[in-house]
Amino acid sequence: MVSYKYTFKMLLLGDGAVGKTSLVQRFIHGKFQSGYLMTIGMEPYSFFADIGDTKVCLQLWDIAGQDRFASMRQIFFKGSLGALVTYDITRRQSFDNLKTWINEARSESPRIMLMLAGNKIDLDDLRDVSTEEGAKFAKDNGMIGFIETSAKRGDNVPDAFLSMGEAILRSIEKKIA
Ligand code: G3D
Ligand code: MG
Repeated sequence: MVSYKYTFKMLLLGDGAVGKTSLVQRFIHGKFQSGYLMTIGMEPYSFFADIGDTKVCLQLWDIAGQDRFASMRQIFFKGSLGALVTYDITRRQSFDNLKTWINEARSESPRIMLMLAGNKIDLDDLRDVSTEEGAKFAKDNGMIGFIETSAKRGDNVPDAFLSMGEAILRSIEKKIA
């Protein structure tokens, strides 16, 4: 039996098709599958991690496929400590919509910690949002960090989730101390 000290509920937020489900699959199973990644329901994935010498359970909640999830909204956000807010670096519209996701997260979970992820960096030829813009957006909007990822190649995927876990752990231990 795994014994762990904390469970951190962390959400995946962002427009459809930015790669939320692919990032979770890459992180949990270490692989990428194209073509049939339908997000069904809201079964969270649990991942056990050692952060420093603390064992934590990262509970990842991927948003259901449809844009509107009114009836599930409260269940989805309830108790969430962090969110990986994701856009697609090849699709500016998904970057322009970040504000909507952030506002929604902060109105449902006022103290949620938000990390920004620009996904699909394997498609650099098609890039439409620069790294600098991403970094500036995260800073200007009080997010805890910014990272560029590729769920397809695997770049920075564990880092994205683990650094959010670390930030949450630090804030909890600061409160307890
Ligand atoms: P979502 O859960 O945010 O809606 P998905 O997004 O994970 O379902 O991914 C949407 C599409 O983008 C999928 O394409 C998926 O394979 C692709 N994708 C996700 N991450 C990456 C990435 O890092 N690089 C590239 N090149 N593609 C990615 P399909 O065609 O399978 O629908
Ligand atoms: Mg999905």
